[in-house]
Order: sequence, then C-alpha cells, then structure tokens
Amino acid sequence: MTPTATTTDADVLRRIREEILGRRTFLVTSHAKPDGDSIGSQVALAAALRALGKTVRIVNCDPPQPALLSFPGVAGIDVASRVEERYDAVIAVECPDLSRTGVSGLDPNFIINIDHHPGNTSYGAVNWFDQGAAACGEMVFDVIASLGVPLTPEMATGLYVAILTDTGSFHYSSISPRTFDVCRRLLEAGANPVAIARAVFDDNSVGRIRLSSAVLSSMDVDASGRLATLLMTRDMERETGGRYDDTEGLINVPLTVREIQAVALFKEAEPGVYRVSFRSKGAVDVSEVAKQFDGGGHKNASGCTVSGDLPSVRQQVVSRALEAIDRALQASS
Ligand SMILES: [Mn+2]
Repeated sequence: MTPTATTTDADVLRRIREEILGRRTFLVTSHAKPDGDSIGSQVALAAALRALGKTVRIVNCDPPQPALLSFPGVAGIDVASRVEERYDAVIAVECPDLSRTGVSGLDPNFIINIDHHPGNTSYGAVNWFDQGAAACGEMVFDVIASLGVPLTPEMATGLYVAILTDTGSFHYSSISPRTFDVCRRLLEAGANPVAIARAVFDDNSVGRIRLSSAVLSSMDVDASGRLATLLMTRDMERETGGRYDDTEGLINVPLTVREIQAVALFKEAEPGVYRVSFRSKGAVDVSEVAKQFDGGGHKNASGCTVSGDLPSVRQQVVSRALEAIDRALQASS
C-alpha cells in the first residue's frame, strides 16, 4: 500500500522529496537522550531511504532506551558524539537546534530539518516545522508517502512507537484527527499496537518499582489541590537500586487525579542542581513556566534546570506553576 500525505504543507514536502531523491548518502540524527518519537521516526525514515537504494547511517549521541531496543532497526543505530565523514544530506528529526543532537561535525553538510517543536531555529537548508503534528512520526509518515515508498511493517512499527510515546499513550492535546488517520494506516501496514504497547511499557524491574514507590511517596499536593510535586534524589536511587532514567512516565501518575492540573517532578541531577519536568492538562501552559527558568518544551510537557537548595528551588517553581494554572483557569472562566 502506498499511503498519501495528510499534510497541507505540500510545497516543503515536495522540496524534501526532491532533495532526497537527488541524493545518495544520508545521515539521520535526532536529539540527545532520544525518546520514542526520535527513535521511531529515525528508523522509519532510514528504512524508507534504504528502500529507495540510499545509503543511510543513523547517529545519536546517546543510546536508545532499553525498552526500544527490540524494535526493528533500533539496534543498528550508531552512538557517537562526532562524525568526520561527509554525507549528501543530514536529516535531523525532533531538533529545535542542531546543537541538540549532541553530535558535532554535522554543520558542513546539506541539512534537512524536520521538527514539531515550537522555537525551531530554521538551521537547515530545508526546514519543515509543523507544531500541529502530535509527533515527528506524523511528519515522517508524510515524507515517506511523498517519496512513494510503500510502508513496511518495520516503518509502520517505528512510526507507531513515535506517536504512541509522544502523545503519552494518546493523552495529550496535540492529538488530532490526522493522528488517528496516520495510526489507522500504520495498523493497515502491519504495526501491532498490542505488541508495541507491551514492549514499550511492560519493561519493569524490581528496582524501578521500588524507586517509583519512593518517588510517588514524596508526592505533595498544594492547598488548592491543583498542583502536585514529586521528588527524586540520588539517595533514593542508591537505596532502591532503581536508576535515574527509570522514572520516565512516573510524572504522569498524579495527572490521573481529576483535580490535579499540573505536575512538577524535581530530579536531583547533582547536589544543588535540580532537573525539573512538568506535565499539565488542557489549557495549562507549562512551557511558559519552564521558559522562566531558561528551559522549554511543549504546552503540556516541558522542563528546565534550576540550581539552589531544594526548599528554595521548590518554592520558586511551585509559585510559577500555580500562576500558570491560575492563568488557564481565568482564561476559561
Ligand atoms: Mn516529538
């Protein structure tokens, strides 16, 4: 089956198609600490390029999360922080800025920039942003369609992983009819949503459960009942045997409480430095909160790094987050 594009950005897609078809060697890359959208989009795109007879290498500065390693193509991703060779084109997915790749040596190449993050700096020779895309996977779907490459189960699986993870299992407001249109076609092309969800989410360890338990026990809810905070310290890691990276998704747990509108998770990166992640519902814009601390992200998912002792870091972040919740409530009343 050859899918047809669902986007209206026909001109830039045509340009991307021409630039790809006219070139032979490609490097595909994405941001540091690649998530499901980065990994799934990259392997699908690489598979489509290979189907056209192109030579493709995927390079990321960090390895994929272990839960993603079982998917086709993922084990073949190279981990490197510098590339020396030249390619006919570098395709960066999910990178608001080229430095976000954490890979040096890319600049001299012809760069195609495909991203759905606000604030993209247009660093490519060709730039396609679609903030309306729920995942880069939706955009890569359109690229593959425009290339006329029939979707294989491998490509469909990668793109489904991208969309499943980047929508928080179909929880975020970025979801549109297009999301489901794309997913429908991915299932038709052989993506198995049950097997994919099990592989992505059922990868627990005892240490992770103990660490999750400690982090959730730290939950504090403000007096209004609308903001929850979570804390994860290096001590908790040591005591439980869980790892810092094991807490992905934990931040979403308090958000399942009807009254809670936003969650802030404070992770102790090193003594006196906290990585703060935010999640929110609907109109509550946590990218605005993160920006006030030189961070960034999406309306419903963002992050920043704040230095200081925990009580003061917590107090600053909580007051800004409560302001964002108030703004959203005022706007809706
Ligand atoms: Mn994404």
